[in-house]
Amino acid sequence: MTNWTEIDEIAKQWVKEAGARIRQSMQESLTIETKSNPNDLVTNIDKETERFFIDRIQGTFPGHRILGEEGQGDKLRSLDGIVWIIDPIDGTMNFVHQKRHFAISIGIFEDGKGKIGLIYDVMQDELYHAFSGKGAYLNDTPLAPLKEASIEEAIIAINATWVTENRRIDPSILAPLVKRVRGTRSYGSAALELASVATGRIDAYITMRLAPWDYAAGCVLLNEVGGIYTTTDGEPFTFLENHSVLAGNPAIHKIIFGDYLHADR
Ligand code: 2AM
Ligand code: CA
Repeated sequence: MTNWTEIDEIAKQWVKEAGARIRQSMQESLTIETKSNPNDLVTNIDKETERFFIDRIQGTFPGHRILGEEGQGDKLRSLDGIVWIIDPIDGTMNFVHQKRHFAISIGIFEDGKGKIGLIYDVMQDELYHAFSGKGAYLNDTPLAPLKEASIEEAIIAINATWVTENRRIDPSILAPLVKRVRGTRSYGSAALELASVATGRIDAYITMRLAPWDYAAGCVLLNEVGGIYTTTDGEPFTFLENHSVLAGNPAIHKIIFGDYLHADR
């Protein structure tokens, strides 16, 4: 039988250790390359951190499979068995330019269902952690279930580029939403934005394209506090493919989907 408590303890330990290595590496010069476009960055630290996890997972849990952003893990076509979905650095642009506001994001799934979610804000030394059915925590403090919220008092996370140009949703749909809410934010790390929804610091997060490693851990956190996540078309996530994302407090998710995104179709 799978010893989930052991996996949980070891995963937390590795995440902290990897974070300490990243903090140490900040003194050294970075090798920065671009991927799909000139703003899609990857550094030697992204790759080394992914390698760190792969070596440890393969050494300790040889039956587990790994889906990692930098592609050094397995080529997966299903989520059968136990799968670690890993983003070694979520928010690489923040890592490179700001040296803060980036996270290690790890979702551990069993047969497609999220069991453990870990999002480690490396520079703040803040670990968001969820274990399916046992709640979500920020370090040792339990996160409260999300409460009823009003859209006029909501803060939503959305990147300005999606409001000005958007192939999926007409900008004229998003502009009135941005006007109606109390405020908008953009943190530049999907994992930290999803963690912020889970803590209630923001009420919703909208983005047009995320990969499984960007959203997997955040979804495990949201499950534990009653947060809702779908694509902007209202569809469930596959955890294997890229999706648009609308994640939020249930009341706010309902209004944004019903009054704005759904109305667009
Ligand atoms: P990354 O830093 O791991 O690449 C930025 O708004 C957020 O979107 C970050 O979490 C970033 O993750 C993610 N992101 C950036 N470019 C992306 C892309 N082309 N596909 C999917 N997610 C992306
Ligand atoms: Ca990344």
